[in-house]
Amino acid sequence: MNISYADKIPNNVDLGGDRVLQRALEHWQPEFLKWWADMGPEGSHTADVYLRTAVSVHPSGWAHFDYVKMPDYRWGIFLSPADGERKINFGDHKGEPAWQDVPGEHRANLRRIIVTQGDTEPASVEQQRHLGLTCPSLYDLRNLFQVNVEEGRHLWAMVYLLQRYFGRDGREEAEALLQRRSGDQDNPRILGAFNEKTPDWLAFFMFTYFTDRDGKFQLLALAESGFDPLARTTRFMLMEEAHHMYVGESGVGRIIHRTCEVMAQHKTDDPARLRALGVIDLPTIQRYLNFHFSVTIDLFGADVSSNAATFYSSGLKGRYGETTFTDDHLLRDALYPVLQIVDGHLEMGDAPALNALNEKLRDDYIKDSVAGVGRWNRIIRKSGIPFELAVPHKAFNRKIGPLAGLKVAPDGRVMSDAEWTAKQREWLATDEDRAFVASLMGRVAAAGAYANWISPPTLAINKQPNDFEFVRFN
Ligand code: BYC
Repeated sequence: MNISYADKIPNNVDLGGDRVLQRALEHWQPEFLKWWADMGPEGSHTADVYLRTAVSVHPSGWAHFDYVKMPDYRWGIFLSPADGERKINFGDHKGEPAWQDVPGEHRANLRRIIVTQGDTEPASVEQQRHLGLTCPSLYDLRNLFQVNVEEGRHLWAMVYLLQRYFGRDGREEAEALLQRRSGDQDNPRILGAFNEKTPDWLAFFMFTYFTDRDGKFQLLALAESGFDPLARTTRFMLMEEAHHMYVGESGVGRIIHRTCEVMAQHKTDDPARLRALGVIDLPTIQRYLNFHFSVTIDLFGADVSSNAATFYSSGLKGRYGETTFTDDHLLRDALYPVLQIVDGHLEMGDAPALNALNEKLRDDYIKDSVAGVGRWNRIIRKSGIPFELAVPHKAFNRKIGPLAGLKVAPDGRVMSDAEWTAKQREWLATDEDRAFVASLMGRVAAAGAYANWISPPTLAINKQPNDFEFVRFN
């Protein structure tokens, strides 16, 4: 198999001069393309899509727009530029030069972190693979495909690290990343949220708002890593992640906007009437929000975790904003507040800060998530409608960590199993909710047309008008 490295795989890792990496990629790339053909966006392979491709790390090169057939997308390998002076900023190796190679004693943990990160990327493509068939517009279809190819590129980024730095083990892990399947009974994806379904566009927008934001926070923590290639790779990935969260925030915002428009026009807040009018009622949006928020905060792991402490002390994974803190960056004697279950109630207590790093990152994430929900509420307020969306309590619907055993209402009240069973239909999207949302999902694929349940965007892509032909079918 001949690969023209500079053309086919834009990169700044001297791929053309690295025979070992070339051989590994020559084996892996056809497997990846086969996976894309089988598990990538359904029915998309011959369409020309107006996509952004990163062709270099320079400001003029990381967002190059053109029509591309997705199987021909140039999955590049980019690391943010090196800073030759970079030091490790935290943990037991603080002050030492950042590692350019994998330290033997941290090899297994680093590989595990990179594999876990890498696994989420193809997982999300698998979760979203049927959505193109029910797109609400060409604009949205193009955004879905953009997100999908960039998740594919993020998989390449992690595969590059595995193949370049982890020898045979890394090559085997790279293959396994193409073998696990989202939701599969026997060989599922690693983390819970990536085995859930993303069956409709409200779920897709909630996923890109909430779950891609986990990506942002995990990548920011990995961007602090003492292993410099990982830090530089994740920095470049973050530039693409921002657009994914924008797709989510603006997508949910446009659904809310359209619902509020119909509520005001028909002077009603009755969910049944609104559903009959073909828009998604606000309580259903809240129930979707509760689901996506709670499965996503599980992605931060257990509240108190010895893995997290090890990752930090050994310099592999820092805190979000590590260099902005004025503490000792060792955290050996520090404490951090975590929720504890005392006599069946939730109370704040202190845990060693080193072990509570998952919880700290989760708290940072929650603050950031709440801000966008506030922006959705502004849309509702502007329409004069007395309704507020809110994220549920941190202990609501948890499946990971000590809170998993507890039944907790969105307002934080601990309740009995019987009360939870009676009430959960009010809090989490029901089968009926999902069936209703599914009933709205028709395919709108004429330039400038939008489904009835979502407003057009205020800003399209790359300053193109809303009726631009973002996808051309052949
Ligand atoms: N589901 O000690 P703990 C993204 C496991 S998203 C299932 O707390 P740790 C993206 C855990 O593996 C960002 N299992 O774990 C977004 C451990 O298993 P073992 C992804 C879970 O290691 C959208 C056990 O429970 N990146 O990029 O401290 C689209 C004990 O837990 C879950 C990363 O996650 C779960 N939710 O923390 C596309 C960064 N949570 O050892 C892409 C890399 C925990 O008992 N990963 N477990 O078998 C990490 O840093 C850590 O692995 C975690 C877990 C923070 C995820």
